[in-house]
Amino acid sequence: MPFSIDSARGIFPNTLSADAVPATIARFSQLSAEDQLALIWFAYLEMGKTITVAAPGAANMQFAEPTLNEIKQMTPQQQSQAMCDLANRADTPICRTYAVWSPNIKLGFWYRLGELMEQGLIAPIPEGYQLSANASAVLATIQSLESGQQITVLRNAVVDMGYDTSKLGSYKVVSEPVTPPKDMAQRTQVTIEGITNTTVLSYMNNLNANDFDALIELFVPDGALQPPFRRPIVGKEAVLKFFREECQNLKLIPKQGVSEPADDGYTQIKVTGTVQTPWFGAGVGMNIAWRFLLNPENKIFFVAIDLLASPKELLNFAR
Ligand code: ECH
Ligand code: GLY
Ligand code: GLY
Ligand code: GLY
Repeated sequence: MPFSIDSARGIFPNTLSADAVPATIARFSQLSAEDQLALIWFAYLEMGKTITVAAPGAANMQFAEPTLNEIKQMTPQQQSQAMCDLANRADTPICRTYAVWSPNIKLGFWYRLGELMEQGLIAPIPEGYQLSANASAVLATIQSLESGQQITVLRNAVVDMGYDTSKLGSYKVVSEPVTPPKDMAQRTQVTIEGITNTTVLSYMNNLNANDFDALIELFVPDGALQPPFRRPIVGKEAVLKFFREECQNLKLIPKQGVSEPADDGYTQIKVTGTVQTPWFGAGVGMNIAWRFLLNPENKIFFVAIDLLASPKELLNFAR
């Protein structure tokens, strides 16, 4: 086989991803739990002035509800402790429950806690809380990022909280039910300047339609998908699981691309455009590149999704 997953990751090496995101997360994770929570509170309030987050759906909240009720019953001091425990990744029953939730359930849980804090029903961040100098610097960095990078930092901070799943042994992820794919009549078809490849077009259209069963058939059995700032997810079963758990209701808006032959009859295709998450809709367009490596049968051997460093990168097809 000419390509390994590892060598495939290096296609279109000039693609500049938003390194500020993992760099900021690394600095954030060094802060105390109190600073982490207060920093997110300030960042979230500030972002709320320009972008609107959609309330989580009921299907999503049902799993967090028992834990939210448990926290509501606590004394304010216990509530603050429970939130710090999550940031500290402590070994508590709540941290273990939280750990196995899908990202959207974790986000929905914090969305609701934020509301309850605002309403005074959950212990708020103490009025006049003073961030440490390091925390202030991390907050300033977050505020300087473009909105797509800001929400990625917040999402990753929330995803990383709770007990470390690598210490759990085997476990089952708790995620929202999978919505049925869109009716054929309701589906949209993308067009991508410079790209006629049917696999790439079907990838976009099936993902936009939540048609994960059709989508996964575009991959070779040991194919891989690499989400932003993550290791590749390898094999159809694992990729399908990822689609069902983390990829519902995305809107992919690819705009342009290049396609060229690679070694041994493979084809490499880079596409750029924007992606919207159901949490922020059209309010936040994340600048994205897709780097596809297709085998001679036009199946996906590898695709990387990169969050780009800047809008300028949308025009970068150098290789
Ligand atoms: C409060 C204070 C105490 C601590 C906390 C608080 C609450 C914080 C809250 C934060 C909410 C944040 C949210 C962030 C959402 C971010 C969503 C993102 C989505 C990115 C998706 C992408 C998709 C790319 C993909 C493509 C593919 O082709 C394949 C699949 C995939 C304030 C109480 C914590 C409430 C809601 C960044 C890029 C294009 C790879 C998925
Ligand atoms: N409100 C966005 C979601 O639940 O995914
Ligand atoms: N950034 C969204 C995801 O990787 O799932
Ligand atoms: N954007 C990276 C992640 O979803 O974890």
